[in-house]
Amino acid sequence: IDLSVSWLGLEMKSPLYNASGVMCRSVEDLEAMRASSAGALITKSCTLEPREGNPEPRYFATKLGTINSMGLPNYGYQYYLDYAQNYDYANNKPLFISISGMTLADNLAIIKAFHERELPCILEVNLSCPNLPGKPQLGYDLPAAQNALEKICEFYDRPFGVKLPPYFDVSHFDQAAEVFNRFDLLKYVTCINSVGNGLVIDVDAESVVIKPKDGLGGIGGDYVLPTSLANVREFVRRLPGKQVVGCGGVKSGAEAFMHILAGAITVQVGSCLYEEGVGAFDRIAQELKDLMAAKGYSKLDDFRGKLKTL
Ligand code: RRO
Repeated sequence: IDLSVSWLGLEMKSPLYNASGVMCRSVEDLEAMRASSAGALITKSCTLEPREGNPEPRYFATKLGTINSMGLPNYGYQYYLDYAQNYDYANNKPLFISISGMTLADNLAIIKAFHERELPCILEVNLSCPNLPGKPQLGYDLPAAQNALEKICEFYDRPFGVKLPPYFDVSHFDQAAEVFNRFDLLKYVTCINSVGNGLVIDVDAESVVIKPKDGLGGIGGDYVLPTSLANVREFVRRLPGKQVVGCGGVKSGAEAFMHILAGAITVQVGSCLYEEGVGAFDRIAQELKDLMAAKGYSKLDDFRGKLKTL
C-alpha cells in the first residue's frame, strides 16, 4: 500500500502531519516531528516578536476532544526562520511555516523576511486564530482577508497556503471561495482551525476549565469532525486548481480516510497528537493502510474526492 502524496512540487511519504500548534513550538518539538513517521511538519504560528501566550490553564482535553486558548505562544518569527534556514530540505520531509502576525504589517514583514531567504519551505498564513482577546478572526472578515492576500501577492512570488476557520453557511463557503479564487499563488487552504469560542464546563467544580476569556476556547477533536469534513468537501468543490488540507477530528485511519474521500490532499492531526504524541502517526498510517487493503485500494488517488452522495 502506497500512502505517498506529490503536491506543490513536494514529495510526502505519508499524507499525515501535525496540525499547526501541536508539537511544533520549539526546535525540540520540531525535531521530534521530523524524526517521526509524519509525512511533513508545520511550525507553530509565529508573530513578529516572541510571545508567552495567555495565562494557564489554557488547554484541556475531554473524552470527546479539546479546548484551547493558548494565545499564540511562540519564539518569534526569527526562531522559525533560523530553523527553516538550517533545515536539510534534500534529505528530509517538507517543512511548512505557519505565520500569524498580530497585524497585516507584521504579517507582511514576516513574509518578506522569509521571501528574502529564498527557502524551499512553504508558508501558510493563519487567517483563523480564535484566541486573541479583542482580535476578530481574519477569515470571518472576507474584505480584510482579501486585502491581506492582495498585499502579500504584491511581492510574494511563491506558492503558499492559508489556514481557515470553519464556515457554517453555504453563502459563506461561496463568498470565501470567491475571494480565494482571485489569487493564483494561493495553492491550498487548510480546513479547519479549531471551532472558535466554545465553552467546556466541569460539572463537579461548576467551573470553566481554562482561564483565558472566562473559559472560551477553540474546540478540536471528535466534536469538530463533521464540521471539518464539510469544510473540506465544500472547498474542494469551489476551489478548482487549488488543494485542500484536511484538519479536524482525525484520531484513527477511519477519519484520515474520510478526509481524503472528501477530497483532502493531505491530513493533519491536532488533538490526538497532543494527547498521544508522535507515535500516533505510525498507528494512524497503519490503520489507514489496513482500511485501504480491505477495500482493495493501493494508493490515495484510488479514492480521493470520490465521496458518494445519495
Ligand atoms: O495559539 C492559539 O491560541 C491558537 C491559534 Br494561533 C490557532 O490558530 N488556533 C488555535 O486553536 N489556537
